[in-house]
Amino acid sequence: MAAKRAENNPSSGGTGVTTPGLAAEQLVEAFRQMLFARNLSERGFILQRQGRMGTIAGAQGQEAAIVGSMMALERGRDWVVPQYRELAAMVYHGVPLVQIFQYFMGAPRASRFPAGTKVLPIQIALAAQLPHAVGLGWGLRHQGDDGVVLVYFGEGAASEGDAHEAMNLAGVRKAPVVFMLQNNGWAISTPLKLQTAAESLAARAEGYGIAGEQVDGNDVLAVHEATARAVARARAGEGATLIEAITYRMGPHNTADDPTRYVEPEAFEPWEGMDPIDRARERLGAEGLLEEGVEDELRTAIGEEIAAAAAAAERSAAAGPEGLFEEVYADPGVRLLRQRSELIEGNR
Ligand SMILES: Cc1ncc(C[n+]2csc(CCOP(=O)(O)OP(=O)(O)O)c2C)c(N)n1
Ligand SMILES: [Mg+2]
Repeated sequence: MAAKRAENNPSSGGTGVTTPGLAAEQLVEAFRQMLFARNLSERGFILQRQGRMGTIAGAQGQEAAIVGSMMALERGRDWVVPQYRELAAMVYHGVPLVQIFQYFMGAPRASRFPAGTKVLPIQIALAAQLPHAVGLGWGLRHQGDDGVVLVYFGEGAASEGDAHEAMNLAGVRKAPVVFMLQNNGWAISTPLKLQTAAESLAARAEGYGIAGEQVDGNDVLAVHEATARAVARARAGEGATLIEAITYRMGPHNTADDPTRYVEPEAFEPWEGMDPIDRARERLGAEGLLEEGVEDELRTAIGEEIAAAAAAAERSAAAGPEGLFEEVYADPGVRLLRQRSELIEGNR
């Protein structure tokens, strides 16, 4: 187990593991997925600024942590439990892109995924997804299903009681869960040093009796390798792993945030040149895997796909205020039904 200091400083974070664990074509696919994640974040910000979509959190800077881990799962066999930044992982594992946009355009139905999709909905209540993930993993084993659950959370969420309870129970039950802690240095405006006095977040694993390791979260190959190891352990019945991916949030917390009010410009300096997409491009180039013009072609195709999905979401019926009452309870009960009619009356 690594117990290095969990500063958000690239020179202290990471294992330095660079052995390619992905075949050449998968490496190109990882790069494409990272470009997709970046474009989706950027498009989300544009649509929000144009008043066409609600608040959205981007993944800028965290693409390697998200893509490297999501690709270590087997699609259709394993489960993804997101926080709110891992939209690319949701899409990779089967959530229709149009539903991602519908969700941020206020359609509650958009969180109901096609039957068989092994992805839980976006979770805004910090750390609430962690007990769900453990229950899901433990339940799969009771059903004789060998699926593995990958749950994403931030270092801010890691301070919540739910996080400790979930990891503790996962240890006791040997639940097949990979806890992917993206340590991006910030919980909105709260820096890491105000979340913990500990040297390492990954070191907590020992206290729960699960495996733990730190990884360079801006290196897609290193993240993929660490996650693949954790998935193999979980699948083999050896229990859960806590992976701390050391990364950095390159943008604001979300579209409602202005980091210039609390981030000193120097804080970003150690991260210059560490953009995970640039690092993946360098790797592909060094291995002769990215021919001239390919990135432009990928970017164009991704841009078109994302713009088409956003347009389709806008064309679909927007939810009225009564949408607030949908998709939560099969039987909403008398009080909620009364509130629903009062709301509809009040809006006439
Ligand atoms: C229980 C709860 N408390 C507070 C919030 C408000 N909130 C939303 S995001 C956030 C910061 C989360 O930080 P982190 O877990 O590190 O994830 P990141 O946004 O950095 O990816 C906070 C405090 C919330 N959504 N839920
Ligand atoms: Mg954070």
